[in-house]
Amino acid sequence: MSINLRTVYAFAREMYPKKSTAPIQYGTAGFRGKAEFLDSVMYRMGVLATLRSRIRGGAVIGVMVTASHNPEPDNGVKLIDPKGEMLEASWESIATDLANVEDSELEAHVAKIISDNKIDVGSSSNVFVGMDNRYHSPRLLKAVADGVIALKGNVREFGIVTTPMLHFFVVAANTRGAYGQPTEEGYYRKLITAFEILRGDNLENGNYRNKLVFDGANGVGARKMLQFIKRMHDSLQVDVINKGDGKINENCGADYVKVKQGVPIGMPIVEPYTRCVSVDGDADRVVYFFTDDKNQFRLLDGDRIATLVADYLMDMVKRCGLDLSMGLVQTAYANGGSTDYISNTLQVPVACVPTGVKHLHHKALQYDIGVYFEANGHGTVIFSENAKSLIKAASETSVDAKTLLHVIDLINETVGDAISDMLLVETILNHKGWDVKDWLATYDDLPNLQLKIKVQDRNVITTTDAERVCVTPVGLQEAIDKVVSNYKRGRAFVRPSGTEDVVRVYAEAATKDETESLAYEVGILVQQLAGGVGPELIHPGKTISAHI
Ligand code: 16G
Ligand code: MG
Repeated sequence: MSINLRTVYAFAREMYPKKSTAPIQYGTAGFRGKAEFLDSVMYRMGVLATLRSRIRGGAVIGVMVTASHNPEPDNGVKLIDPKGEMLEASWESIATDLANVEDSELEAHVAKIISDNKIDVGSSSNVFVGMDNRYHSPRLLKAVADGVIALKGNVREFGIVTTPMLHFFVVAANTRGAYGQPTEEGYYRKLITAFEILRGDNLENGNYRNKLVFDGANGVGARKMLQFIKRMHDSLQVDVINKGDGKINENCGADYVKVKQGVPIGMPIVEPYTRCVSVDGDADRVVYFFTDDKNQFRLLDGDRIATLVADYLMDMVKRCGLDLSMGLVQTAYANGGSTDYISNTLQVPVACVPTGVKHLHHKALQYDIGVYFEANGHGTVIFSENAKSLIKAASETSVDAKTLLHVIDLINETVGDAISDMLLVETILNHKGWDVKDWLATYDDLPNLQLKIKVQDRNVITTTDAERVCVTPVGLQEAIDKVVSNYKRGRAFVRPSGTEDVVRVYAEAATKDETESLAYEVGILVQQLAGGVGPELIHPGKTISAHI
């Protein structure tokens, strides 16, 4: 097969010219921005995925068109490597350079990537593409597909799918079906079969009620949850809200619920303590919430899911009599209350890594059973090949090991999957006979607060030790330490956002008032020492003058 790189250039010039001169950077999970400027980026990522597949011997690479929890006018792209992981870190800069090169240099630039990486352009290449339900996603998906076609790769379009579904298809195809069938039906079948076997006839148990409200964020998760319900045999009673009639993520979804600490729009009137779930626009994040009998909003976030899952899995492994290493991976945003509970009560080793699924996933691979979750609800569990084969062998004689095999099937190990995570939580709560009150009672969260600070250049802030220590500007960390030492159970850190042009401040302390004042004190230090622009500290939902 011969490839004429002029096609790449001609296609780009005619159909996907670069419209913006502002540089675009590969963020925490890919490129994101206003949809109208992304056509050229998408086309080029189609080109990149084709090259990446060739370098990996023709293995399938995934390209997901989505801006996740961002507002409707935004879109973005996430690239999936053959094992279902996010694009290898060393390729992020290749992706950034390719996205930013001028149209006139595109042909030469692609030729350089090919020669630098010794890519055999005659070899086969396979790319799977999927998209969320934003109105501009089909246009951008076509741009990705054209990028693949320009380099004579094979492209398979999956249409509207959740991000975790596309990860699933990539791994299922690359393992030749060992992980499941790379089709939408194959995905539902694997998860629903495992869920229904685990549930058996026990739809209710102890305090657990078979009923929940699902906030689909008007995104893909809502559509797919409805498909799940159609295929499930009444094993879970789900009332889906924010099904897609409103704007994606607007006043609803996991990010809104977590940041605003309140119920989403469209909430029906329900009994106090009814379990409610919110997912984000592409359904790779999930949080639980409820209101109590005083109408007080309560959140059960990613830390809660992680502790529930780790506790259950540890118990199962013990019952099977297996010797498997288990670890829990968090980020600096994990509530101190959860970290104490994991270390002291569950006695599971806990690791802290920088923000972003790729970092958590990578660390979790070091354990036989690695549980990872960000507080915001991104996470999953991964089992090593060693763990899987030991559990399989034990399942010949142990009922618990057999159960564990079904649990593994229920989990989408490729990436955090809101619906799979939710089905896992439902399984565990049912098994324990718990309602949300029992779950919340396992430990107390410390009050916490996040602020956003606008600065001239957020990259002046650099961090180390999983973002918990600030290296530059010099003197900022010392100043933060001094402030923190005045607060009981105080903890605070600052980091530049990977998705927005702001610096983030996180603070927690023994009481709500102390947390607020700690956050503001640290916010003011950032403004003074890191080139703050304007006097405001942005608090979720309100802007506060820094001069307190
Ligand atoms: C992205 C990350 C998420 C992280 C967030 C942090 C993935 C799939 N998504 O959404 O894990 O929590 O960025 O955003 O990795 P920030 O850097 O703006 O705080
Ligand atoms: Mg998401």
